[in-house]
Amino acid sequence: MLALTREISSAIGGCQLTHLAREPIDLSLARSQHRDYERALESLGCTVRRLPADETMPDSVFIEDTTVVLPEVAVLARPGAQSRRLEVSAVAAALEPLRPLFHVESPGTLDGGDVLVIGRTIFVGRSTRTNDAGVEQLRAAVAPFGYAVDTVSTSGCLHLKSAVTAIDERTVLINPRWVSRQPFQEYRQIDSDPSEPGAANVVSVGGQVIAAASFPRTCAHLEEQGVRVTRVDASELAKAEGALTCCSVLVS
Ligand code: CIR
Repeated sequence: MLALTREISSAIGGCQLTHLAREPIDLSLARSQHRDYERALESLGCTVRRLPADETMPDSVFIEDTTVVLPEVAVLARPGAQSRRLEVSAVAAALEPLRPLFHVESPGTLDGGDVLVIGRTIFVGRSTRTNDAGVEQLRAAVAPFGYAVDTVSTSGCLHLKSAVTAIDERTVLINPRWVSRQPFQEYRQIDSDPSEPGAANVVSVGGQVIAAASFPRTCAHLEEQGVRVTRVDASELAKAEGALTCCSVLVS
């Protein structure tokens, strides 16, 4: 498994914020935590390829939002935040040798953080970042390959994957306060701890997960349910409303 990551821009202090108040971000601590995250990916068998930062793009470390990579095609997103749209071209260049590319175009907007792929079902959060035209363009791009696209509403969070992520093709980790359980009723549902709102966002590689150490109850609960958990400290990027999936694009 290849994991694309992107170095943290020295402009991260000017990141987009939706739910949090701005706090200073310690760039060197953030970079060291990001390297630990990359090491965690490597420990789960990924080969990490880090793209260079762009100093004019504060949020470019959150590479997940720029694309949805499937075995058959890479859909290049058109991020909902205008300041993030130029992030896509470097990711497109990295993916071009690996997949046919499809570009979401205006008036569509789509953030990869709103797209949860589980087998042949693709759940898309209708958020402040992803609009109906973006969802329709994604649907058209993936329908030829047999994927069904289901739209899901969220409340209180930035992206769908803030509220629910897949551990494997049968199991989701969910925060039912931010997203309804109903669209996910065919899956085994493990709840994040109610006292840890952002904890439903984990990176899964082969059924093992990378989870934020700041959510100890959810980590322990996952382990009780038989899931192997690698903990990483991601406190600095959390101040930029970045979770764990946002910092990589997995290409199988
Ligand atoms: C933003 O607001 O776009 C960034 N500050 C955080 C993006 C986090 N991405 C994600 O959850 N997929």
